Amino acid sequence: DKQRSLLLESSSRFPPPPGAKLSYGTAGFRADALILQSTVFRVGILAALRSLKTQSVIGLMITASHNKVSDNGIKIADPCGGMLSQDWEPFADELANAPDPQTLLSLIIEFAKKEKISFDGAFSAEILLGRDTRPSGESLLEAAKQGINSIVGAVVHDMGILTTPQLHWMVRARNKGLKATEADYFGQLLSSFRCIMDLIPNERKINEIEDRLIVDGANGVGGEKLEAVKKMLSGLVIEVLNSGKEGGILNEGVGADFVQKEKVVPHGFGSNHEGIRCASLDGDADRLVYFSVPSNSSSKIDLVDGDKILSLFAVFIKEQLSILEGDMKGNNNYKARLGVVQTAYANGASTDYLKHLGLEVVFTPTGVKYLHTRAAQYDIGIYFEANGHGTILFSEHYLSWLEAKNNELSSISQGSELQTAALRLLAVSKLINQAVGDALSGLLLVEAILQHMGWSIHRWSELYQDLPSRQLKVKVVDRTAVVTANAETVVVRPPSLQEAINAEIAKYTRGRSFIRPSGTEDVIRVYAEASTQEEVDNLANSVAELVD
Ligand code: 16G
Ligand code: ZN
Repeated sequence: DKQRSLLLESSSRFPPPPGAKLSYGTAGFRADALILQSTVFRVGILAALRSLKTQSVIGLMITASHNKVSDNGIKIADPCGGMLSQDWEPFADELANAPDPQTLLSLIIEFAKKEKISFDGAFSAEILLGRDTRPSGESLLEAAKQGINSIVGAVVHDMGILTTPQLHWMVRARNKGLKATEADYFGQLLSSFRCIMDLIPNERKINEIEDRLIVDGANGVGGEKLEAVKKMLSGLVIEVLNSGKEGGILNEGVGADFVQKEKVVPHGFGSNHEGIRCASLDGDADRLVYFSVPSNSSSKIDLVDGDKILSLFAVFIKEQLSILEGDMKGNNNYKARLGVVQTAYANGASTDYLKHLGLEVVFTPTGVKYLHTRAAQYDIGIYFEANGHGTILFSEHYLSWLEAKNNELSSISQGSELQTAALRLLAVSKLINQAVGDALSGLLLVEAILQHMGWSIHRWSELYQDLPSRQLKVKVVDRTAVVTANAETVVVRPPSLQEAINAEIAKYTRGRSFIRPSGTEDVIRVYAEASTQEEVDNLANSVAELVD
C-alpha cells in the first residue's frame, strides 16, 4: 500500500554508513556528523511512530551537547517533555542499524503490530524539531523531516535553533494544551523570575552581593538565547562571553563540561574577572556550573558545581516549606515530601551537607532519565548531576494543593509570610523547567535565590568544602565487561574486582572510589575522592590500574 511504498522509497535515499554500529545510549544517538544522515532520517520515522502510539506531540532535538563541533546527535522528547521511554530504546537501535530498506520496513511493520500502532489516519503524528548551532544541523534537520514525512499524514514544525531544554519545554507545553512558542518560554521565565525577586524581604535587600554576572556561553546556542533574555531582564546585569558571535569554536576550551572537568577558566576569562560571579553553560544549554576566579590564581577556578547548585536550591525550598508548614493556619494542611536525587559522582561533602539539613537523599545511576524518574516520585524532587544538569520537579498533586493554599491564604492573610512562601514556591515551579534540566532557567533561579539570601558567590561556595576528587578514563576493548549495581557504586562483574578496589580505598582517609562503563564513549570511567589532592590522585591511579 501507500505507506509501505513511501517508506521503501524514502529510506532508499538514506543508506546507513557501512560498518557503523550505533546505539541510542544515555542521551540519544551521537557520532561524527558525517555518518548521521541515515540515523537521523530513521529517528524521524521513530518519532512519528512514537507520536502515533502516544497520540501526542513528540520532540526531536539535533545536538551533540558538549561534544566537539564536528559531532552531532539526535534524541527524542516524549509527550511529558522527558526522555524517550526506555522500553523503546532497543527498537531505536534496531532501526538505526537495519542494513537495507526492506529490513527497515519489516522492522517497522512488526514493531507497529506489537505496539498496536495504527496507520488508519484517525490521528496524525505531530513532531516539533529543534537543533543547536552546529553547522551540520541544517542538513540533518532536513533528513529528520524526510523521515517524519515518510509516515503518511505526519506534521512537522521546524522550531529553528533552540536549546535542548527549550524544545523539551515546548513539547510539554503543547501536550498540556498551553502556548508553546519561544516567546511564551521567555515570558514564563521572566515573569516568574520577577515574582521571586519582588518577594525578597526588605531587610534582606541590603546585601553584599554584586549585581553583575558574567556568563560563558560555550560559543553555542545558550549564549545566543541568553543575549535575548538579557534584553528583557531587569534587576540583574548579565555580560555574555563566548556567545559564538566572536568567532570562537563551540565547546573548545569553553563551556560547562570543560570548566567542571578541568577546573580552569574558560577561554576569554582571566584575571580581570577576579572575584566576580561567573557561570558557564554547555553547548546545548542543559548544563550549568558557576565559578569564580580567585585572586593570585594561575588559571585555576573556584568551582561551584551542580552539587552546590542543588544545595542552594534545597536550602531555599526548605526555607519556604518551613515557613509554610511551621504555622499552618486554616484546615487544608499538608506536609510536602521533599527528596534529593544524586549520582555516585556527587561530592561526598555535598551529600553530608544535604543529610545534615535533614533531607532525604537517594542515588541513581548516571543519566538524566534515571534521576528525573526518581525525582518525580516526590512532591518536590530536586535532582542534579555534579556536571550541572538538574532541575526541581513539582508533582501535579502538590501544585494543586499549593494553588488552593495560596487562594485560601490570600483571602485570610493576604501578603503574610505564609502566603509569600506559597507564592515563592509557585514561582519556582514556573521558573525551573519541569521537563528537563535547563541552564537558562537554572541560572535565573540561582540569581534570584542569591539575591533573596543576600549571598555572594563566596558565601554560597562556603556552604561546604568539596572533598578533593579525581576523574580518569581508561580505554578498553569492551566496556560492557564491567557491570555495576547499587547506582554504579559496586562492581559485580568481573568478579573480585570490587574487593581489589575496596582494598585500595581502605588505604586512605575519607577515601571513596567507583568505576563505571561510560554510556557515551568506549571507556571505563574512574572516580575517586579522598581528603587531600595527593591522596586522591594516588587512589584514582591505582584503581585505574586495576581496570587496565
Ligand atoms: C549524557 C547524559 C548526562 C550524563 C553523561 C554521562 C543526559 C541528557 N545526558 O551526557 O546526564 O552525565 O551522559 O556520560 O542524560 P558518560 O556515561 O560518558 O560518563
Ligand atoms: Zn548538554
